[in-house]
Amino acid sequence: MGYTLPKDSLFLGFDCSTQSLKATVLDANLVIVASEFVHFDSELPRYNTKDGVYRDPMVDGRIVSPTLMWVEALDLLLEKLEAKVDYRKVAAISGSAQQHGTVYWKKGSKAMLASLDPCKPLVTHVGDAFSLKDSPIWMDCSTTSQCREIENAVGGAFELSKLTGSCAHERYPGPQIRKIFETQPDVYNDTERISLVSSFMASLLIGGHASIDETDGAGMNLMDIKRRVWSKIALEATAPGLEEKLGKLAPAHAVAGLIAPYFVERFQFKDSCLIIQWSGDNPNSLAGLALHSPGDMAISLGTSDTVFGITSEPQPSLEGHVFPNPVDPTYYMVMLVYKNGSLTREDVRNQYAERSWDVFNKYLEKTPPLNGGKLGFFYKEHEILPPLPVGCHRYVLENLSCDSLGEIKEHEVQEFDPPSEVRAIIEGQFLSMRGHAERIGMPTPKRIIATGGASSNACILKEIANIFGCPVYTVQRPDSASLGAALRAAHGWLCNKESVFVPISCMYEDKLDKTSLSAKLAIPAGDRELISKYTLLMKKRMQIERNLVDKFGRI
Ligand code: XUL
Repeated sequence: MGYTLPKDSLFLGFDCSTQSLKATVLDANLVIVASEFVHFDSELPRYNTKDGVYRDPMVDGRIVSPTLMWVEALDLLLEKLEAKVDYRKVAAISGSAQQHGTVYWKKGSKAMLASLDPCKPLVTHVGDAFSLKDSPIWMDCSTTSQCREIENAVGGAFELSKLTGSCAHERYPGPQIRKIFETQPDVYNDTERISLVSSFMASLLIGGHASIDETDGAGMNLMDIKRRVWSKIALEATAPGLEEKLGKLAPAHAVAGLIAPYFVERFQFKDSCLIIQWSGDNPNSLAGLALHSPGDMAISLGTSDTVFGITSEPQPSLEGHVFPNPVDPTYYMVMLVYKNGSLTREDVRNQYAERSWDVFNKYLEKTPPLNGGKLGFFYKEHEILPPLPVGCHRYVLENLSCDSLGEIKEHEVQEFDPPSEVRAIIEGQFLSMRGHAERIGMPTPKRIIATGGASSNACILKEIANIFGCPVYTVQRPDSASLGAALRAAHGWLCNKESVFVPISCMYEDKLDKTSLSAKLAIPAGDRELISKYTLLMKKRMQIERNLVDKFGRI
């Protein structure tokens, strides 16, 4: 059954990312009618951030952002957007935010939030609302010892992953909160509430402490992924009295509250405007790319490469992340994050393809699929997936034409010829994605949506279609996270109106091409015979990778 949204209504989606706050506005036909952004470094220079963050010169790996900068950005963005949007038509607002960042509200902050005076900017009200001035964010990696403590307390990394969807990660709030409890107990004790960046922004909009949503909440090492409640064991392993400071969890499509009177009076929003739970940027991108059922997958090719998709049967492991699906509570979202993305591709281009993408593409075209058995592992940065240090490893496989894994043997070599180096990095990256996606329980993809810088390279997309064996689509929009948030605002509004959960695809299924959510077919599915050969190569690669992790691995 198709659902329609009230004609003339608008849906506003934010994205509070590391470097900027963006907004996208959709009309009732799900077409983008306005967008705007605030760039933190240049438009809020008094915070002195570089790329939106402070890197602490005194503490190795400590990276934070000034919490008040996000508050000021919200007022500023609403002022800028006012010229383009009639706020009285906005029926619902939702948002996206960088995952894993935490905000520490001081005791008494709830009362402060409930009495915002519309004559004064937000920042003057909440200037004194935090027990910690700066928020640790996803780039922080200063909590390795807390990660090990938490894993040990719950029975090991794998146990923590089975329980919470991920093993302990330095950037995750569990280890971050534990570090504050251990090193700044006064701050911890003075904290009334801990928000994620997502629930923090929603809190400003409702004038109260908003719940953490179950999807972003899964990126904390604190939530029981199956039951979608805080895990007592993980809470105890992290810090005392934590459950009370976290508040309740809510599904991503739920209403967080009505918009606070501050925004009604200052910006003329309707007082019936709903604030739908905010969530993380990767989950919002999943919504914005219109992924809605198992078999849908997205590959984002950027500084780091990210793969995410939908599954009904996640298999949490030592790698990757499992979250509840933000647009459908019956499914899960699985995500893989690679550190060696575009910079590593560029490095190979610079060394072996005359620093030119044209030459790089020519080499890809002139080398055969499977690269004559030449398989490469390129880690310019310490890799997370698999956990291997900087280095390159190259192998030539023998007997690749036979069907049995056992008969394929490898021998290590120092270097390939330049065209084979190019094919080896590209095939290597996508074979790894395929292998790890299968391992974490992602079903065979029916379609892949490619985004990010390298998604404009058709030669690279062709390799994705060959290796995964499905069609590859691209989208024209630069910001799928705030678009996803606007779509989720409409979805949350609809679920609230119907008083039941409505599948998100009902909102666009017969008219996707007429909405701003459409995707364009870039490359059809690869040849079936070739795909089965790549399956064998992928298995062999995973075997060699296991050996490399045993030899050089960091866990
Ligand atoms: C995901 C992650 C990043 C942030 C960046 O685990 O840490 O993608 O969400 O915005």
